[in-house]
Amino acid sequence: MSITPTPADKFTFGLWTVGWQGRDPFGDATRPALDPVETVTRLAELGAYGITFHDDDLIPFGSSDAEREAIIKRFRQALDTAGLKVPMATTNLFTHPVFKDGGFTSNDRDIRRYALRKVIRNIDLAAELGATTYVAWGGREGAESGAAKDIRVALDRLKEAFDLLGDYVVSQGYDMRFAIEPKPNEPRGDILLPTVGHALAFINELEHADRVGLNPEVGHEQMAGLNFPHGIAQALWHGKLFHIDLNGQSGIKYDQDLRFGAGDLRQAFWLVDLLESSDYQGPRHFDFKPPRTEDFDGVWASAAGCMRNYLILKERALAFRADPAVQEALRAARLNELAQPTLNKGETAADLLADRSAFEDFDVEAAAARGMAFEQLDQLAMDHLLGVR
Ligand code: XLS
Ligand code: MN
Ligand code: MN
Repeated sequence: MSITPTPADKFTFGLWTVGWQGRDPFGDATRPALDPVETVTRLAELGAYGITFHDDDLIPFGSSDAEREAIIKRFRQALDTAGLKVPMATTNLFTHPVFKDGGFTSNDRDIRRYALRKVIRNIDLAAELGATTYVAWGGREGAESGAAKDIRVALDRLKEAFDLLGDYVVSQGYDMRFAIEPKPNEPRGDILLPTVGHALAFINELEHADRVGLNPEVGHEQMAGLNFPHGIAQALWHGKLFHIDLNGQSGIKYDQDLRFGAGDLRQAFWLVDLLESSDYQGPRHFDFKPPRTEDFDGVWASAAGCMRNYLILKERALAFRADPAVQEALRAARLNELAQPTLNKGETAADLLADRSAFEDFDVEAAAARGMAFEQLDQLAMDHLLGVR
């Protein structure tokens, strides 16, 4: 297996990732702005499949209509020349001060109406560029204090926004689905829909629930101390993994956005193992930030590292699954038994109650004494991950 990325690997990057200038709450930019056209060219050279953007990443906020058209034209030409796709786009509802209390859930009604217009405008552009996924990360939809936001009412407003946007894409005949990106905090003290689980439950209440799924980000779930592969497995189980943001995070801290594979390497391994054995066909999208210590050589090395680490982990995961010793260890750990339904075909509660072997004659102590053999299995995974098998 090759660890050199090609477009067939479907690796995509946000314009805002390699384009991050390194501005943080404590320090100024450490790098100049990147021309989106250069980003397109460089990422194509590195083997990427596509590029994604927030409206304002491509078209600076406040541009005139003429400037907007010229920027789009130039970007389109660069995409065509480089052969890069735009599978996803999203809206910036967090940078401009007008969004300080959110977009879809700002207490100010006129700001909510403006936010919807800003989103619709970029959905039109996204559709024009061929995107089929529209991400919604509500970074400013939240609060720092208790009475400032009536959460139940804010959720009504959030539902109103997704219902309206669903109506809009249906009315336009766009082949487009929405992917909600959960995050527990940062920049707000607490953000609405903080985890995959909250977002899944919220989606059930929407008019266009079938058109709305998730865009989970590795670091965001880990900021909440959660197991990311488990969250992705549940999203897959619900048929709701519409897109994914890959990056690295070391535990419960600020949003580190490290390159993929940095941070929690074991979770990264299990994540790739899961994605590659699932029916997820979407882009492998990197949402990371090359650290502000880096110059542009470091930026491109960091982007290349995301793809390289994914492919190395894919190779390691496939080798793990193909190893006869692992297959034996999986049997010893009784994964095949987990795959068997607990009830016999057609068995009812009455049948179960009548089965003495399930309770009256069941040897509880003998069953309790059986080891699960998980440690042998996990060490085999470690051996594969660390490259000694
Ligand atoms: C920020 C988010 C953001 C979304 C897109 O934490 O990851 O970059 O992915 O708005
Ligand atoms: Mn992040
Ligand atoms: Mn993200």
